Amino acid sequence: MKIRNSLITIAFLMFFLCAGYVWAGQVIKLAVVTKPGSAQNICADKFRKLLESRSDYKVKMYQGASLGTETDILKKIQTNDVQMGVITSAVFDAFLPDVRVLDYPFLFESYDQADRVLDGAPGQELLRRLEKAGFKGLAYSENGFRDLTNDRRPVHKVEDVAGLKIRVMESALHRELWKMLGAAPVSLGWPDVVTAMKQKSIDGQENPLSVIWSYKLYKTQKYLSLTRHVYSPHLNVANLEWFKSLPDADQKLIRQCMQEAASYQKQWNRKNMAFFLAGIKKNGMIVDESPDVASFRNRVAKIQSLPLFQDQDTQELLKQFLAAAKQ
Ligand code: EAX
Repeated sequence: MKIRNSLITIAFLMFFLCAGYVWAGQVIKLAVVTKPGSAQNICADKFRKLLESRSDYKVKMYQGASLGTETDILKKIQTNDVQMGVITSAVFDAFLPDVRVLDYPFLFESYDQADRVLDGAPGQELLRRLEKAGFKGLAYSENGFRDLTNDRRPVHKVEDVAGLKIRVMESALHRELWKMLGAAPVSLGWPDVVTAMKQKSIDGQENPLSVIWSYKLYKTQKYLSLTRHVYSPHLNVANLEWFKSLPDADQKLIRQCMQEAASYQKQWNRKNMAFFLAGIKKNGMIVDESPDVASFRNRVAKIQSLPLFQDQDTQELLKQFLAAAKQ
């Protein structure tokens, strides 16, 4: 009797241990730096809903800088403390120089062009190269085209940028770009930027309309110039080793759900652009809707010859991107 009871107890324990193990394996930690309702979160949330409705996975979201900056999140994905993220492409700069091709200034003029290149061979090649840094690239969603805001003066042409303290992302490319444009760039992770603007330790920053709107930047920034200098995608990634350890069918499902979520998010972003702009104007920002973009473009025409792009692999990929963008 005693032995039988012990056996039953052991069997129960084993069952709960296994069940617990299997269940724990199904929780995916997914991080975005922005707060609910922002561009990254729309994609992450859609992904969570899609995956949970089609499988037993549970997606645990970390939002609103609870894990630090996007650079901090990427480090956590590399160590598999977090499995997935929807992350602004520029901050991959320190992890993999090839990623600089995405934020190359004035690479794209339209969404169609961006979609064609990113969904085409060059974009897919870049997603594969992320494996060199331990990431599985799953899809591109977007922040959108980046515009300049500041609290000092209207900026119409590149000369107006001279000396402005502009916050830039934690990216060597963005730092060099703003130096070339004449600014005094200050590297800062999001969302410390919002505090820096309130404290007036910077004059301006650059982000797409969705971010200017959702973070109410009109409260600290008087002027907006629609410079559209960089198309800013998100790279939606997973820890490579973790991803490869999943059954093939699950890998396929996760990729599929993330691709659907990314398309949904891009449509959301584009559909709302006019709404964001109207809201920004209504809140008193002075908007230059057609700045002298050619003056900006000319100033950075030689950026390709900077040491930033000296790495052979990066050079070759940049050529592919530039050629595909022209087609
Ligand atoms: O959403 O750091 C930045 O400027 C990024 O665009 C960030 O994703 C804000």
